[in-house]
Amino acid sequence: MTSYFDGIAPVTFQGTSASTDLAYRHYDADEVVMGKRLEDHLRFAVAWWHSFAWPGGDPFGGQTFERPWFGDTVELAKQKADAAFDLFAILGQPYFCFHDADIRPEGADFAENTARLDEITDYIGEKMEAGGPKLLWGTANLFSHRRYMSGAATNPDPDVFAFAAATVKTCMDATIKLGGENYVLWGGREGYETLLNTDLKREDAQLGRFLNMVVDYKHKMGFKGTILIEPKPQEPTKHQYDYDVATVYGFLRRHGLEDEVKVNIEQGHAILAGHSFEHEIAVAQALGIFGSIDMNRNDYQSGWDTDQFPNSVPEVMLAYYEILKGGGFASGGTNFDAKLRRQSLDPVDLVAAHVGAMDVCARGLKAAAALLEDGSLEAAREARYAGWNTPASQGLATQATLEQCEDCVRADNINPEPRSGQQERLENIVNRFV
Ligand code: XUL
Ligand code: CO
Repeated sequence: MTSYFDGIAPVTFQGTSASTDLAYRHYDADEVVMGKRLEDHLRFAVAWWHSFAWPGGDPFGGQTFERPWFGDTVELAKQKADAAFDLFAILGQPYFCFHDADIRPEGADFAENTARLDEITDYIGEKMEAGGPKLLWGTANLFSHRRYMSGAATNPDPDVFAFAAATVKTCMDATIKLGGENYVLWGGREGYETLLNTDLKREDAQLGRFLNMVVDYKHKMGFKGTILIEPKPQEPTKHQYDYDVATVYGFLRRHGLEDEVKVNIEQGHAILAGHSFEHEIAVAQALGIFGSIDMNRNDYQSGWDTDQFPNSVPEVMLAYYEILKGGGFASGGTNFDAKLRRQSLDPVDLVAAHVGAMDVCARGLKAAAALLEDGSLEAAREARYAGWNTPASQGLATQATLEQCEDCVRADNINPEPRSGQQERLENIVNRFV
């Protein structure tokens, strides 16, 4: 049988002296770091949509890629699945992720969509049983079809709310059938284009209700995976309700879901929100809602969601540092929600993109682990807050009143002296490990 990737051999770890492009130079799945295999730390996933369904368009031009499986039939969707599993066999990554709309052709109505989803997920299930990767997460595409142009859960039309909810049920069913470890909700059009036609309070209530329905169904089905929300501040809508991690946390609290739902944080979305990736991860860890990551970067000049494969070791190192500091992934992983550039037409480009990204992440994680094990950064952080470890300051942190603070400052004539934050010293320590 011919494969789209014919002539490309499975990629193996060959170390830094490898003489071929398509080798892992840093990602040795079996290397043990902080007591765990690299594969189990990083939990890489290939994203079905960008790698196999994206046609290479941009706002100024359409399709550049010519994949033999492009088209709207179940037969072609199966061919696409064959190609996907061929790439998985070459890369050897442990997971993949999907949207319903990128694994099945669009049907005429809900019933046809569901029948096609069932057929194609049965087909994918057979391929998984034959030794393919596992499913990190599934999700519903509630943003491409025109019915969702004014939102899915937040749509002013209750019929769209119902259609979206029914679709999420079918995608959760498919995720459970394939043994998925998480279920993701990205609010692609849950936001507004103009406040002039938008009832913010009502849309927040609808979104809260929708997510409660998802959580109820998860428990009803006995699904042990994690429900994840993926924050993004804008694009496609002018303003998205899941703006960033802190906003999502407020939303979860408002709807009683903070112990039920975690976040899938994407590097590019963090940048769009005016944050760094590590900021978003650190906030999620501090709030107890860290779940998973989409490891794809934006171009810092174009200022839009360019979904590029990661290529900066210092950047991914700081992200993995926050992840490792919080104990690493539980059910989450590293999903490459990344597009090739539209000029990268060849099958080998898809392979090279993932190989490079996996090596960058492996280098970043190993550097982060070394920095954490060295302990200098955490010792400095600990020392900075050491004043809070005395019984008196504990009282201050938990029960003091303003009047007691005044009494205490007067009695002891407290007159604090500023101390250095040592930022440059800490940056130097980090750079020793990159
Ligand atoms: C869009 C995005 C999505 C989600 C899943 O920016 O990141 O692909 O990851 O719907
Ligand atoms: Co994403």
